[in-house]
Amino acid sequence: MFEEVSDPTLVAHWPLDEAQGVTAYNNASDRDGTLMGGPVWQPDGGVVAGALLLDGVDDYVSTDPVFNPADGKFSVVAWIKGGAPGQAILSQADGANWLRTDFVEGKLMTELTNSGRSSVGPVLSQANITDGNWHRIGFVWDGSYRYLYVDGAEVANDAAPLSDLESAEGGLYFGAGSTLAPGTFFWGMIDDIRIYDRVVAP
Ligand SMILES: [Ca+2]
Repeated sequence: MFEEVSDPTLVAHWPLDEAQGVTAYNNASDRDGTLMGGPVWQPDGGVVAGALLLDGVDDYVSTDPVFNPADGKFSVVAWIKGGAPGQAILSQADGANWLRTDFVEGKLMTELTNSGRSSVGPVLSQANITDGNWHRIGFVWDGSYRYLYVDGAEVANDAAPLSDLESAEGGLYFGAGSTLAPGTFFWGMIDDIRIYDRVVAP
């Protein structure tokens, strides 16, 4: 399975279209994901073909290192359905929670931030993504500003430019926080995760 038109800026693409097995294949590189804890393939259940259903208890997907946020512009997009406050959609081992919900209302936020003492902390949107509908969520770093997107609309950004994002070289987790802490496991479906090393307005 591959893109007919190859996009060299697409550094990772997990369609999550498998029907069985513990490998989530990556169409853009050899950084496949490994299913942990027993998430269940939903071959007819996704927005783009199949998706993956996670139980919110101990299900997640682990990948080898894919991208260091300190390396410059990048964009992450994914489809999700479900979830609850405090859960993570995409995180980096030994790094930040790239896409997660806030602890109270289930609003999209990112904990990717700049490094050092001048760290400005998370970006929180006002967009509740845990209403049980499919949402296309995205994070964009243009080298100066962070942006969050939901369903094609920009829902949050930085008021002032930042220094580089904090360096982290770990692999990624789908559906769990960066320390695999209880309460961060995502309950619902995730589909079609893409990472580009450029600005993509989702
Ligand atoms: Ca899919």
